[in-house]
Amino acid sequence: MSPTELFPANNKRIPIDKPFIDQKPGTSGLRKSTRYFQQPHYLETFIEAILQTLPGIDGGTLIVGGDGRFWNRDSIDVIIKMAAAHGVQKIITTVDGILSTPAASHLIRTNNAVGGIILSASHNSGGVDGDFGVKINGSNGGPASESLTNQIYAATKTLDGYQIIETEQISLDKTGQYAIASMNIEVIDGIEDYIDLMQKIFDFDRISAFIKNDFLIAFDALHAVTGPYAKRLFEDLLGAPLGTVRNGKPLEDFGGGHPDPNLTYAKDLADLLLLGQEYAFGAACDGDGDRNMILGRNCFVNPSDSLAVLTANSDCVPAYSKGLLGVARSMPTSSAVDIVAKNIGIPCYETPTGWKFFGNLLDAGQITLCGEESFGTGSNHVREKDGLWAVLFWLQILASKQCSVKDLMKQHWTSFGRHYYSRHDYESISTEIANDLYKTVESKLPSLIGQSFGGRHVSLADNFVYKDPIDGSITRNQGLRIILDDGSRIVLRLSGTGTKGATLRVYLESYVSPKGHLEQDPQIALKELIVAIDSFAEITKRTGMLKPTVIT
Ligand code: VG1
Ligand code: CO
Repeated sequence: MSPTELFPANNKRIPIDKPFIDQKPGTSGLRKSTRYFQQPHYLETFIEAILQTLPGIDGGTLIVGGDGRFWNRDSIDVIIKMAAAHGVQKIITTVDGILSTPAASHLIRTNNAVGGIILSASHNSGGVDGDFGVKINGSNGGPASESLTNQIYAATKTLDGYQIIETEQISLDKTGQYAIASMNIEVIDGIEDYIDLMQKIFDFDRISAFIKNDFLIAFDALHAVTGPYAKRLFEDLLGAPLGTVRNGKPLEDFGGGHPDPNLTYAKDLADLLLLGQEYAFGAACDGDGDRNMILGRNCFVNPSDSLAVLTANSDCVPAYSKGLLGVARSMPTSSAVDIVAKNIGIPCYETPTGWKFFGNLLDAGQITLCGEESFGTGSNHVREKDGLWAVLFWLQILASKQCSVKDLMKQHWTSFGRHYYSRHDYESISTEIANDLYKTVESKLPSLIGQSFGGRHVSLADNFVYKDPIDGSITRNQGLRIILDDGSRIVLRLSGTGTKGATLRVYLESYVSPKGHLEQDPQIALKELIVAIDSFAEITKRTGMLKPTVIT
């Protein structure tokens, strides 16, 4: 191990006039345009609040890294200098500051850290004209809980200054050990520990033999954090041909694109799989590596279905071959997994949107797998959703069943029926119009019960309230739901992660039994519901948008 390099330290207090941190509620961190973040003292104010609030900071270990977007390294530098001024004992960060969200979660857990700070705005664009973000994770490795997040915001309101140590910038060009004042800094390779974990969960030999036998895969890292991880996993370890990982070099602006793995922003990959014949499997991850999109030849896997397929076939994976404790999905995620869970006799929980709500269930050993419709799937191996893990899980199932993605989906629907599902996102609406639309719909919900809607009848219409089964805490206002008498659902939410105006999300779901029509285009299968909600919520009328910005 290289000797520790000691840096001179001068502890300073910088006064600030008035704190100005503002954020949409419900986010475990802060997400803003990069320029907004770069205002003098803005980042520092938020970091000060975190360091004053996170339990165990004095004498504790902190994990710090990011998805490689513009300002990542400079921000890590600020965090290191501020952490040293707050008595943190050790900071673990990574070469080039590259650390995916699931890999950070793993490092927090294995190092008994008090938490982590991840510099990422996830799937939002990056660069000077893009977005920047700070995600906060707690000691269990998961996104900070609602109460911790609220405490941090409360702290920002009363700050009149922050503590920082003035010293040189530590190089993240290679691994090394440093010290500032009494704090040690380890710069580690951020990839290795994560790869080791994946090798404990999956049977790499089996996946490798499968993909080498004429099963061509393509992975698109969208110039974000997963590139170096994916190259090591797919090309070095599993023996996929060089070039399997596309856009594998993390770039500060993600090459000008949105690192969002969906059919709109990962269109090149989607075209390759949905229009071409060369590849048998395609996958992409988002900016910070926690989301995944799965594609087969001429087949897009809806994320809600993905969770159901992983659950139904978990015995293919060594780490889950002894059975699952239970599963959970976020409320807007389709009920496809519910049917599988019922079938295998395990509990299925419904939580609000956001990974933090899975934390208690995972920590209490109530669930093994969980997921969200927003391209997020994960397990109890970490406390974040995990994009590459999901890709390996899919490959392991296909290797074990020796079938195509399309065949696997068909088999699944033939056994369990199909939940036609779609999410319509209306982005960058004026906040006032969005709030007004949402409030109006909410006020009209009670009158909807018993009425006809999209050719069916409404059996329940409310604003989702969650009672945590572990600690009994209540979380309100988690989305407007309209549930119809045949089990179909329409959900409306306002996004907590967008940075320009408001984003309205409309989630649509309708079930067809194994005997029904299983091969329809979801937009056609859901047509009646789409028309009914547009008229009820006056979406086109109020927003002036004739169609959604993104359809998934
Ligand atoms: C979105 C998704 C949600 C996800 C969240 C964070 O939130 O809908 O399911 O947990 O992003 O994902 P919202 O409030 O915009 O709908 V990530 O990849 O940014 O950590
Ligand atoms: Co993400």
